[in-house]
Amino acid sequence: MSTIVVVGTQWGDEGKGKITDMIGKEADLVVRYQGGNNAGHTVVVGDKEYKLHLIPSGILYDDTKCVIGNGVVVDPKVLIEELDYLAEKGVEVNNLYISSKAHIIMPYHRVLDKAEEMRKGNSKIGTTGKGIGPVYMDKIGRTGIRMEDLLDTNIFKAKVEQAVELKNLILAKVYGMDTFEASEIVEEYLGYAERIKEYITDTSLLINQEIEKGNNILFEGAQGTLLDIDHGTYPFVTSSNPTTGGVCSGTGVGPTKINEVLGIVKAYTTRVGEGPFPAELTGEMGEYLRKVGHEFGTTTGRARRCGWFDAVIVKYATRINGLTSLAITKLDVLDELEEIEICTGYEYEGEVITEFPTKEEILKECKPVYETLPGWQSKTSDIADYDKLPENAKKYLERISELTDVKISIVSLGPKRKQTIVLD
Ligand code: 2SA
Ligand code: MG
Repeated sequence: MSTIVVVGTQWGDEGKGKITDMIGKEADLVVRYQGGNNAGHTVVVGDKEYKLHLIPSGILYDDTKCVIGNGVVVDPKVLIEELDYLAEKGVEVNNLYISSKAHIIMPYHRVLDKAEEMRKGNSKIGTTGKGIGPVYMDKIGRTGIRMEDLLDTNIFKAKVEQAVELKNLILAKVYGMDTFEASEIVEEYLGYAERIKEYITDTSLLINQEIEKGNNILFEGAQGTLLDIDHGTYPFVTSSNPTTGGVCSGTGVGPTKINEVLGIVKAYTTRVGEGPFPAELTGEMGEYLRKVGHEFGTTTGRARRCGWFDAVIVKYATRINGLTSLAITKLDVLDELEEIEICTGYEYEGEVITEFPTKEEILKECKPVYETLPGWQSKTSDIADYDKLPENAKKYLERISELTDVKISIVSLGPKRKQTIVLD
């Protein structure tokens, strides 16, 4: 394996958690490189279910080191809750490393996130409300507060005081909201520092040393390609780079050190939050996929919008991420269907386009062009061998591979670790 990136090819929730967990078994190091606790991974081990938001899912293995890279934004309160949650479930957390350069989500970031959504009204993004946009704004605006600042009381205090002064002005004048008391935030956060300071370190150095040793490294993406701040359906995106490019800037590892890029693809498409979604099914069929696929957000519990498999976006994800193979998840959700549609292109102003448009105004007007494939109408969730899959299921997979021009290396047929077929 050496170094591999696991990246979402759609709008997140492709089942990255399960695949990361599976590959994580062979990894010496599992690294997150972007996003924060807006992510939600569900991992099922035996009959235990784990819901993780911030800590890499590799934490479930005793000997795997887990890294929260500099590109991640950390809400220390949530981090501590997650540490406690894992401890309660009997998972040991002594292999965690947090980048000293990771930015910290402050209470005003959470408030500003929600306030801005309210201000936007009908044109809201549909964020998770965790403060993600505002904390990345501060990072890019060069006024953010980083993990290393938590380790020095005087520096931390000065930075919080400076930040709160400006945020209070914005909260009061722009949003007409209550303001914050810097001293209260400082006290609260220095309490968190006591708990997490042992994990804070230079993670770029750590990861590169591990690579030098020839160890296996897994870079775990959160969200997905279409939510990328640069390459996604802007402005309906998250504020980080979930695509492969984010690995280098988000961890301090050079591109020549990356060997494989595995794209995770759900056998159909889902999206949570606002924004264009050409292959969306709003009627009964959408409802069916949501019900059978349990399509509700891990973080917010929101119902996910559902649609057919969209080959245009996955082909686009292949290009943006330089995918070397695909893992198809939740194929079993389609088991009972008589017929299955694949979106092979978009109709726009009387023409069919097969390259993903870069402009939101165009995408919004695109109508899906479908190809119909026969279903297999039999249960696949217990099948352990690719050859034993129903013929029509294999045809569906082959068509996906053909349309997106990447080979399939993994097929997942349920949430359990054993419900997975690995192809060679
Ligand atoms: P934010 O909060 O600023 O990152 O929101 C901006 C957009 O990004 C979307 N987004 C997500 N979409 C799918 N899954 C995500 N994680 C959770 C999950 C979501 C949940 O795993 O289920 O529980 O609702 C995630 N995180 C961010 C978000 O919907 C906005 O469209
Ligand atoms: Mg998720």
